[in-house]
Amino acid sequence: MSVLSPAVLSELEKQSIELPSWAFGNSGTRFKVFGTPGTPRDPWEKIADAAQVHRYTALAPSVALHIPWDLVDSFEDLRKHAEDHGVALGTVNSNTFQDDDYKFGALTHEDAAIRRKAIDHHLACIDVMDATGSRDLKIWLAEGSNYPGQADLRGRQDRLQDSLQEIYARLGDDQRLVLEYKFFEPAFYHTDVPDWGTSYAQVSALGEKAMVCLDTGHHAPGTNIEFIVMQLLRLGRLGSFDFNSRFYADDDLIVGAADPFQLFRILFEVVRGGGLNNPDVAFMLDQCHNIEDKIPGQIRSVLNVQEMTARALLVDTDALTAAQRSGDVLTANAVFMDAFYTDVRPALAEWRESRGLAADPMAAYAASGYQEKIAAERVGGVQAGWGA
Ligand code: LRH
Ligand code: MN
Ligand code: MN
Repeated sequence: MSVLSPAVLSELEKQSIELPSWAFGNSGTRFKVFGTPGTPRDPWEKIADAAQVHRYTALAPSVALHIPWDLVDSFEDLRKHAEDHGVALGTVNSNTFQDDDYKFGALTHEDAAIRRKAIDHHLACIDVMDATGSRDLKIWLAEGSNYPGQADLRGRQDRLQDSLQEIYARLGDDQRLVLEYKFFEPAFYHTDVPDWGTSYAQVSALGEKAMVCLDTGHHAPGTNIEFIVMQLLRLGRLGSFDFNSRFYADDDLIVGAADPFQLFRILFEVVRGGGLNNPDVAFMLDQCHNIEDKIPGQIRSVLNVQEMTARALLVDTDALTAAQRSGDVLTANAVFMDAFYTDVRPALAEWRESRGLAADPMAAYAASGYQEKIAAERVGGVQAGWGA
């Protein structure tokens, strides 16, 4: 008998994870970007590659865009292109981190003309969302300072709120603003949106269509991320996840790679808080594949999320609650760990086959010949990369 009950399988069947377009382009560190044969040359090819991930997993029906990296002449055409490939366009990410004008800030800048430019960029992103049918505008700000005394911390917070108010006012009824926090980098002394509390304070002042984005790589080592997940769900402000994994800082490695147990703990709180398959809580990857092939890297990532979701759904919550209530510390912990240690991979493979999918999506993709085909076809032109 399968370890996965029909109730668990019906939750897994509903799961969807959005892919980042930039995961398919070249990326690297500040030391070197390694190009790979077959890398997309434009947003059209990135979407075609993303569709492969959905094809082999049935888990990734949408692709997030980053503007201006994914700028095209017609977003209506890009939307149609995505639909022709069996996927949809999802979250639109703004980008105010690669322009000389934003050296000292964008939405927080002292100079009203630069703030105006940054706000206008966000309004243009909402125009893109109107054309693509996207719901979410995701804002991550690379703003902060490097030296104590360099910046007026309070003034920047106030200007940030003013700028966000104007962007928020432009949202359509069904659109949302999602504000992502990160504790440092590129600024090293202070960051204007460094933590969930600041993001929560800023979005709460905007209104109900403003939410927090939790990127798992954006916390100090040792942070109890699942506690933050619980709190944001409890407050009704967890808008989305940027999933990835890290050993040191914002490593953007394959989700679940460094610490599968942490991913399990996070997903347990998602399930506990009603965030699983809840349209208000978008699951997204935010990763870069610097040395591994990108499409299989994304396939492995969505499978990791699926596998840990299955394990989180296996926790015997009745037994757990009973142990918690009676103060039986060791039984509570054992119930939790039993689910984590359950190998769900054979049951998931069997279930995939029963749905007409390959039991092993990694192997099926490798055997498909797609990687060789794009390597042969996509010669010439400039490969798209992180930031191009
Ligand atoms: C910032 C970040 C943010 C950006 C992405 C490329 O570190 O996580 O989400 O949009 O990386
Ligand atoms: Mn992110
Ligand atoms: Mn990041």
